[in-house]
Amino acid sequence: THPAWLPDAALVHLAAADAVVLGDGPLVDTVRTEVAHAATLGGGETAPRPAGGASPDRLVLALLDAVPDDAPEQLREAVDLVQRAPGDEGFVEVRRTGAAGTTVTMLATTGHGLLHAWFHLVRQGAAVLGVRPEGDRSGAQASLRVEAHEPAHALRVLDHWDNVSVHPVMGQVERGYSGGSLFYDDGALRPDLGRVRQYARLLAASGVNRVALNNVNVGRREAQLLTTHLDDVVALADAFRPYGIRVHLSVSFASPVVLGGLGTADPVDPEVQAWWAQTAAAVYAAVPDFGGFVVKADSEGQPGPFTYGRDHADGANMLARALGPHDGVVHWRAFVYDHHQDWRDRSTDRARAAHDHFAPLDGRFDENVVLQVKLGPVDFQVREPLSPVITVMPQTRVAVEVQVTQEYTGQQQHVAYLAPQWTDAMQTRPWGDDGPAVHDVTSGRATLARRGITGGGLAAVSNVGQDVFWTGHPFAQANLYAYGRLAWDPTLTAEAILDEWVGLTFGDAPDELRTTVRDLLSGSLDVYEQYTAPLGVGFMVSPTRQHYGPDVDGYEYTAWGTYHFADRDGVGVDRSCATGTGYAGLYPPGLAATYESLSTCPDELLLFFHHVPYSHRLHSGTTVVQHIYDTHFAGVERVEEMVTAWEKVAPLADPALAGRVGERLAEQLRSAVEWRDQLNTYFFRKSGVPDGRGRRIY
Ligand code: GCW
Repeated sequence: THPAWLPDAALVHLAAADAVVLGDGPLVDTVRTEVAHAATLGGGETAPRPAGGASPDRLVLALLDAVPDDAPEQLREAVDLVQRAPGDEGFVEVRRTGAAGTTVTMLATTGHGLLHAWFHLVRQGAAVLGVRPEGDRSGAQASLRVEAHEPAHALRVLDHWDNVSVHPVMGQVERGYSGGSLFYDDGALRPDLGRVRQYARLLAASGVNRVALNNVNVGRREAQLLTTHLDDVVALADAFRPYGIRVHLSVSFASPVVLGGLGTADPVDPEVQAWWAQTAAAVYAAVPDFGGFVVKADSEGQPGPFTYGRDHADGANMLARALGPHDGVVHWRAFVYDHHQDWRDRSTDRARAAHDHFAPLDGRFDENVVLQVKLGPVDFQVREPLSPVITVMPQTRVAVEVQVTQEYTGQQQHVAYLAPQWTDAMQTRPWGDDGPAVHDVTSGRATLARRGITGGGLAAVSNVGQDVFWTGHPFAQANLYAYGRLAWDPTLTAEAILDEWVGLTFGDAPDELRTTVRDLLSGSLDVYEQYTAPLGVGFMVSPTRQHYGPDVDGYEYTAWGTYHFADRDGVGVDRSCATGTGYAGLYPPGLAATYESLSTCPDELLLFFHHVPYSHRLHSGTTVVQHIYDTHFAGVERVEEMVTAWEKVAPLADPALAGRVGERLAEQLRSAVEWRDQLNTYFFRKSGVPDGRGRRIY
């Protein structure tokens, strides 16, 4: 198995640190194991030493309440510098550089905090202990630095869409592009969970602290994880626990009927409520740190409260009350829309659906309900505006859900570093420059903090499986890493995270290889966008090939609500208030006005908001149809450059990795050409407008 972002080379700088660990508890023991492992890499001692001794300790990791009164000076000084005891997962780093070298003291309240402190040291690389890059002969400046670190989000969830039983169409993992499930194999839990433990370690090092163990589309066998197959959950929770990760389950809203034999799942029925309360209590008896439920209700055929004439607050609160006594949370998904839409009906707009269902419910959700909202209003496309739901639920704990698995972004055959999409969204200020950012909504700072409640955090769909590289495309590891990092700190930039990931994953590789990997990933999402659906219009993917590859009209006359409305004169969806579905008006006023008007709507979202003639001139100066031709030709050229760049450095990489990347790049190029030719030909035939530069269109 590939070590992903935790190869031994990424830990070796801590080998000689001679770290001291103070404190007790299972997660502190995990830190001790990590320290001992790092020590072996330098050929040093294998067990952490006790504190004190002749020379100062270079590195101490301690729980605050485990620091003895007669601790050595370094440690006492550090404790005195802590202004506020860190929260559950936080830590304080105290670093002093003096004549005797650098000492680093990491202090936390809990083992969980100490574990994050450890991975923080790993990420900082050799510099952490005052080691300067080779050739740097400047003397170390005497200094003292104190930094407090806390995660922005308490809930940093990774949702696995893993099926226990292989689904006839979706397979073992729905939208999985990395081989089988890490957890299940053909109907049963895997007997050896060794890889799950390694995975837990990787996730903890990225920042993820919750994992949902099964698909949000809950089949019969999957529903039983809650009851008859609870043992599977116990075993998985045991595998994740040493790294501070709590497990959640996706549950079927119809469980009282399907599992409990009741005649109804009506959320106001006392028997139904009692069934959920008992079932939750049994889960907590077996898994005391169980996280809670994820629910996809009344969506794409899943059962929900609508069946009983109840709304989604009724449904979510009923589950929340079953979990409440145990500190559990309900992640209730907002992905609710009519998937039996009549394509001839121009008044229904799928983009509005989540807003229209949920906005009226703000203020009705219990405090342990999190409303989990997809980042965009439609469905994880390469380009969508922010979901307006995020801006209209000030009294609700809102979580933003992103798709790390690349369903619509190249299915881990294509290189597509997704972090820029997520950072752009998280750092957007929908109410204007003086207002809060999206991450202030997800952290709860914007509105909920006053009531002492934290926000809903982040959630993401996992991209991991049995594959030796974990993610099919080795570079898709960067997306998983970036998700965890952003869930911890949503103010990081995509470029900074990329540097970190390359540094950890390829730290000991030649510069040339590292730079190339970095360059291939940076901007790769733009490349993908260039050769696929243009200007925010979305979809155009194949319905028969599981959303892989182009099919411009594949969804045009279907029930799914994802249309582009191209005709001989123009293309795009009119979502304006003046003449369209009114969707543009669902945003705060400034943003709504920006999207409403053709003169201010950003080019990259033009066709999401407006239906325009092919001759419409973009802000960039070219016409819509010429833009389509230009970007599709350019996208393929950029993939060709990626192939050449990789060929140059591939001999410097591990041969298995080089082989895998080479194979996938070849497929990306083939697929990009297919996209280019189908899109260009389609729009040439519709519009009759030739390419201004006379290139070949079929
Ligand atoms: O984008 C769609 C996917 C479905 C998925 C659904 C969802 C789990 O194609 O496979 O179902 O989103 O988010 O629920």
